[in-house]
Amino acid sequence: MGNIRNIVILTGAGISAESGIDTFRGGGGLWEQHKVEDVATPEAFARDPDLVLRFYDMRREAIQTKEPNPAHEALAQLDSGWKGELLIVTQNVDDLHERAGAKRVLHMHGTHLNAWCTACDVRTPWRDTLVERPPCPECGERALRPDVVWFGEMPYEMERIYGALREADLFVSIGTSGAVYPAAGFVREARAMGVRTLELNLEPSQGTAWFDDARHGQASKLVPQWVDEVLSS
Ligand code: BV8
Repeated sequence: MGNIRNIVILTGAGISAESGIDTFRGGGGLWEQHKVEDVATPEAFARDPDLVLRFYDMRREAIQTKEPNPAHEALAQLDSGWKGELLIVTQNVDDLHERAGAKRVLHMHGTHLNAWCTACDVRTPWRDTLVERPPCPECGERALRPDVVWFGEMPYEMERIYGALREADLFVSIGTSGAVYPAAGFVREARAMGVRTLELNLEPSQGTAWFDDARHGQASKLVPQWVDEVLSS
């Protein structure tokens, strides 16, 4: 670990699974209960906004009853103890990284806890429901949508993410199946830039072949172990 100074960490639904938040793929995953194209695309929102708003209202309420787990806590510890550059890029729309105390976090697919006004483009912290079409606190229009990136929409802060990957010495992917792009492509971009790559996941992901090292098991075990190694190196 001696020459590792700048780290980029990508997290997915697997890091929040042990906090009781559904993952997407695999047994009982969100995409088993709802078809992506019915609830997570701009076309779906245009076609049946009630169905989409209820889907996100349900999830927004659920995450507020969940707690961070040892994997979130370990990354928060790393964040406060790491002297080099560190960026936690999460695909998750829950706030468990921040609730565990992590600061250097970027939500590339948005967050449940904001409402986004499609009339005045203002994002407002939001913990309540949207299906009843409440007025935007800024402009009064009843044009609020979830502040999440739907399929076909551009993820947030891509330039900042690629900038951090360019400066990185190590890229670590935690709890993600590597099924959704552009996130699933980061390991290859990192590798092409000579960055070391490590996968921590319950099972080999779709991109597992691109990683220099991989450890498979539960995030609540693997992540604290890895953070201890890093901070004691
Ligand atoms: C875009 C927010 C244009 C909403 C989400 C290239 C090739 C093919 C397709 C595409 C491509 N480029 C773009 C596409 C289309 C599409 C895409 O990737 N489709 C896939 C399905 C093929 N991508 C897009 O549309 C993206 N936008 O491309 O815009 C563009 C982009 C860049 C430049 C120019 C133009 C937008 C994608 C974002 C969509 N929004 N979320 C919401 O949450 O509802 S995606 C959502 O699904 C999540 O955010 C996450 O990204 C993804 C789920 O994946 P994971 O988090 O990995 O979860 P999953 O359940 O799959 O896996 C969990 C893993 O954890 C498993 O491996 C499991 O083993 C492990 N695990 C489970 N328990 C544990 C564990 N690990 C450790 N411990 C445990 N306890």
